[in-house]
Amino acid sequence: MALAAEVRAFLIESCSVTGGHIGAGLGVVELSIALHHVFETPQDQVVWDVGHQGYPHKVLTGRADRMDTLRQEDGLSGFLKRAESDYDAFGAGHAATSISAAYGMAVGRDMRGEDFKVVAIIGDGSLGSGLAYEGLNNAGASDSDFIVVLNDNEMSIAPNVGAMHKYLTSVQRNPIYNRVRSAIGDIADNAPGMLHDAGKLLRRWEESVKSFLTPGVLFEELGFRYFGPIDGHDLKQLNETFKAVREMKGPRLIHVITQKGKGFPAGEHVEKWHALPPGHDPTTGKQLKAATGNANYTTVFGKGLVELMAENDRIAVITAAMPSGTGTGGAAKQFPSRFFDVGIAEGHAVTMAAGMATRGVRPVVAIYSTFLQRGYDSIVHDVAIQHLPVTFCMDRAGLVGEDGETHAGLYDIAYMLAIPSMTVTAPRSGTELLGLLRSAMAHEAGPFAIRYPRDNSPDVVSAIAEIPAVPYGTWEVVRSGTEFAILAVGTMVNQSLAAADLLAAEGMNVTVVNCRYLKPYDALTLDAILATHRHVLVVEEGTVVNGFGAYMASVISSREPGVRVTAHGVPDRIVYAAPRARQLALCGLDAAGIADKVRSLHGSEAVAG
Ligand SMILES: Cc1ncc(C[n+]2csc(CCOP(=O)(O)OP(=O)(O)O)c2C)c(N)n1
Repeated sequence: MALAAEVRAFLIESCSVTGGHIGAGLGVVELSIALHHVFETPQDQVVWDVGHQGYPHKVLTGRADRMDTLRQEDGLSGFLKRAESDYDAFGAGHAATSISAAYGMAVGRDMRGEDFKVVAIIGDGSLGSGLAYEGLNNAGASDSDFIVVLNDNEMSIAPNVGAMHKYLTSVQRNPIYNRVRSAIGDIADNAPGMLHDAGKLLRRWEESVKSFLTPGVLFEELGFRYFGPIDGHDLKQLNETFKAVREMKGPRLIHVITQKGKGFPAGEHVEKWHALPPGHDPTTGKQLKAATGNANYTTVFGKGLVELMAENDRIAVITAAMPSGTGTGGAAKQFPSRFFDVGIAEGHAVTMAAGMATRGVRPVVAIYSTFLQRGYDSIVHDVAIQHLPVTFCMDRAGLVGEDGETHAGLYDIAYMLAIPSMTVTAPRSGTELLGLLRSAMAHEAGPFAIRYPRDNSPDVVSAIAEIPAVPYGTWEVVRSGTEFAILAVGTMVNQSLAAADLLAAEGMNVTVVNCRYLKPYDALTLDAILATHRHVLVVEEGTVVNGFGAYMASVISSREPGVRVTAHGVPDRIVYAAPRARQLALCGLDAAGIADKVRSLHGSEAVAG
């Protein structure tokens, strides 16, 4: 227990400086110790889910002295990463991958005749995800030597939702069952003579009927031997159970009850302590330096959405386990009957929205760009092919800073542009975000996607009542120049304007266009640009492969083949954690980088010409 206390104190202190996902890790300190104690890691493969609860695991596997670099450039990842340690059996960041990945390892082990144990850990929130069921369903039908640990803390980021959650909590926390259980325990442990023997008998009986009284029956039906629920903060019980279960064969599941945020001095975990910023008070969780600047896009969106929902009672909101992260908590409070948290189930969220849209509802699906990747087939098959008016609000589009490569929203432009009936947009400001949201609500003909970054809005945003829709399919020329035009997307508009200022000081007069509609594009404005410019640079905060630049290159080559087009976006490589501004600079997507790009193209043109 001394080790557990030491790890907790260390994490609370080090995270108060670096920031990070402190809540989940504090809940699994004993669990991490027991896993490493009983299993022969790293030979036995221990596969954590999501990875945000991996901090104690990092500390216990030789990385304590690097915890001060957590989530920083060239530092320790905030999640798990195979390249970081032999003990990180599988990379993580998105939820509900552990069972499938670990089962794959067990299958690989057996194919190659190797001998080691495989353990997947999954949270109760992630167990609500379809991927987790797919893994259980597949693994449970096998006779593989395979262990799942269910880390049940009743929390996703927000309090967990859904029928599975109700199922897990209803029986095991049933007061009658628990009273009977502890009475049996008392008799077995403390009663003298015959009563003691009777208590032992009762305990055996209790074991045999337990599966009817605990959530075990569901897992047993899925092909897993069920053990638990056990106290995830009782090291002795954890060690004993793991030791016994380790030696068995076949699929088995250990249900562990933990408390998220355990030991955090500010008291029991609440949603806001899921992740904390760098430089917070370790006793209260409060940020020491107050945040400055305008409201961020998430807040602007959340507020505007509530106002729009007040105007139009057909609007409903769907989030996949991220009410606060997506800014939809206000909608949940004000319009609970039109707010749906479906759990970590992005594909379901999208198809459910499609169903709602067939009944005249106007669903707004608020999911981070990176997590919406999970819903891609639903977007194509259920929404787009049927031209259903579902609005996708994709927060965290682009580079996301310290959350790093697993959470970067770099692919949504490419994946949304590829879909025929999809309107694809990106605002340059908070005001334009709300204008586009209004446009989306007016667009009945098919789906509408809006992408916005993890950043503050560059402007102060008024009430949505004062913000008009952004005329459908239009661009805005924000600076007029000659010869060289920058077609800029979203966040890149202001960076391009700043680049244009730098270039103007050198005597180059560059046009900058705000391409807020990526699809449909503004053909009138584009033709005007092509008639008066010789070179177009397309700048976007998304992968350069198959992005807006690639799209414009194909459009322009057929409209005006004499104009040179260059795509400038996030290069075709993984961009690792660093502050967002630094990531932008590394990708050449800040003002200096864009100006450099223009200079180099201009120079090469002069030479070529
Ligand atoms: C596909 C996906 N959707 C959403 C998230 C955001 N997210 C990170 S942790 C988390 C909650 C996970 O809850 P649980 O599995 O119970 O783990 P705990 O935090 O309780 O340890 C969510 C929704 C994610 N990482 N991946």
